[in-house]
Amino acid sequence: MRVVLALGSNLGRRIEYLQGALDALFDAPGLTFVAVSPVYETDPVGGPTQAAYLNAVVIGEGMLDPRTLLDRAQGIENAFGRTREERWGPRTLDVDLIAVGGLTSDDPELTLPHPRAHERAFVLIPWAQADPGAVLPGRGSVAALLAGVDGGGVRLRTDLSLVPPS
Ligand code: PH2
Ligand code: MG
Ligand code: MG
Repeated sequence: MRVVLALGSNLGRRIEYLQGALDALFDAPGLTFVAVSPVYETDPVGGPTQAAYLNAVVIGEGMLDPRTLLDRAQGIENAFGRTREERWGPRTLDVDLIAVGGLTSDDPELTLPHPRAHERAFVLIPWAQADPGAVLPGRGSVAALLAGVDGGGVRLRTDLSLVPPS
């Protein structure tokens, strides 16, 4: 199954946290690296007044169940000093599960696909770069969804990039 994850950081050494998350995601067995998007600097959406984010999207392939993937993502967030204070507040590292194959789940702790991915330019724009043929289950092609969002707050950082995990 194809696994799509979104990475974000707006506190501290942002690019290092994204790279650390990318490496850690594929460090453990069960998930094979497929692609990573360019890095984007993005205006914060929702939450309090806060600094700009770096965002990227990573694609993997594997047969881990979503709960195992969520545990891995949260373990990585915690390892990079993530604290949980305010919803949508600033964070050193956010690792969100966007889609796991065509699975759907309405578990409030693990909703699949991610309930806001279809309206978030900071997810859709990097995702389309990592996988031009991407489809968001239940919503349609990412390319088509992009036409309905304002990408004005999402800027490519040509000076930054993530190194694929080895
Ligand atoms: N994540 C949030 C809230 N707002 N804004 C941007 N630009 N990028 C994010 O990753 C982001 C956000 C909650 O996870
Ligand atoms: Mg999150
Ligand atoms: Mg998030």
